[in-house]
Amino acid sequence: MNLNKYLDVSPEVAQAVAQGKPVVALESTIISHGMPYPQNVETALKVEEIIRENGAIPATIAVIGGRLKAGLTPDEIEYLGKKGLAVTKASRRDLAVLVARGEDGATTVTTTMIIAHMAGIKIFATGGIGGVHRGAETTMDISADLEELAHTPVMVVCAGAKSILDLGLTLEYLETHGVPVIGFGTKELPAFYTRKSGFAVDYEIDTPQELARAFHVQQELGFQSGMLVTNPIPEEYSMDPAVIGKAINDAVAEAKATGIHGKETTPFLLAKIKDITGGDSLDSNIQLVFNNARLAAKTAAELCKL
Ligand code: PSU
Ligand code: MN
Repeated sequence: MNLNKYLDVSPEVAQAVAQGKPVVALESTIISHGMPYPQNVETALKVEEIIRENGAIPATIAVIGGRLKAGLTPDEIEYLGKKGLAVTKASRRDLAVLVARGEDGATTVTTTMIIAHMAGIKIFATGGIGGVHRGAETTMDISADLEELAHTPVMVVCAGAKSILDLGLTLEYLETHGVPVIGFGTKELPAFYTRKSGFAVDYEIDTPQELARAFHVQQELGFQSGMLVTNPIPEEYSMDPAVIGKAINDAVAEAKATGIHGKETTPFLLAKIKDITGGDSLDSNIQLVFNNARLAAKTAAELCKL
């Protein structure tokens, strides 16, 4: 493998990739900006453990001191979690300057895909992706995550998208850019905290083996695009749609009233929703990440057999 000179792959991850063993990438914005300390660090470490229990090697991704990292130590995870919002939320446009300056960056879905791909990792588990925001027809707030899914060949396992986004427009955008949206065991796009959204996915797939086969064929066809797997939150952790719906509407209204915009929007909304729901949304969020980690690890194991 011809590794990028700015990239450090941990010895364990490098060995697993070289030997064709299953590896699952994990993002770090969810640690620094998506959850409060110390639950963020506890969750990040637990997710790594779940990936191991399900037969794969975890590779948490971040930028530390200007180095792109695939595979963090527990100390590095603790460092990012404690530093929290003080770490730059790093999307594609941020990477070059952060590296040039030797700074830290928490990787979003976008930059985690970029670095995973550089490191030879094909599957990535997270909570939710960015998408087309409500009101994007005037704000043009469309997450770079969608663009990255269009041209970086990594499978992203998530719990659908939060309705802080316009789910219909998000699906339209993905369709235009040729990104398959798969429902794991469902025909309906899950809405992160809830299992249903009212929107149909492109395909239902019911086993990790079939997921792996579809992604493998996409790669063999020479497509450079990603694949979005949406995995519904387990029933027992899903939230009351009326409660979470109101919390989201209130959070979106407050963001609009206070003029929050740009890269601050998503972290602001996530924090607000957690406050409004008195922490219930955080519990659901943690559980759905665990659930996605299990599916990603099993799928990575199947992909290695092909
Ligand atoms: N959605 C969530 N949880 C998250 C994020 C999004 O439900 O933690 C984070 C991810 O890192 C995602 C990023 O890639 O926010 C998207 O930010 P933006 O909307 O600014 O593109
Ligand atoms: Mn945005």
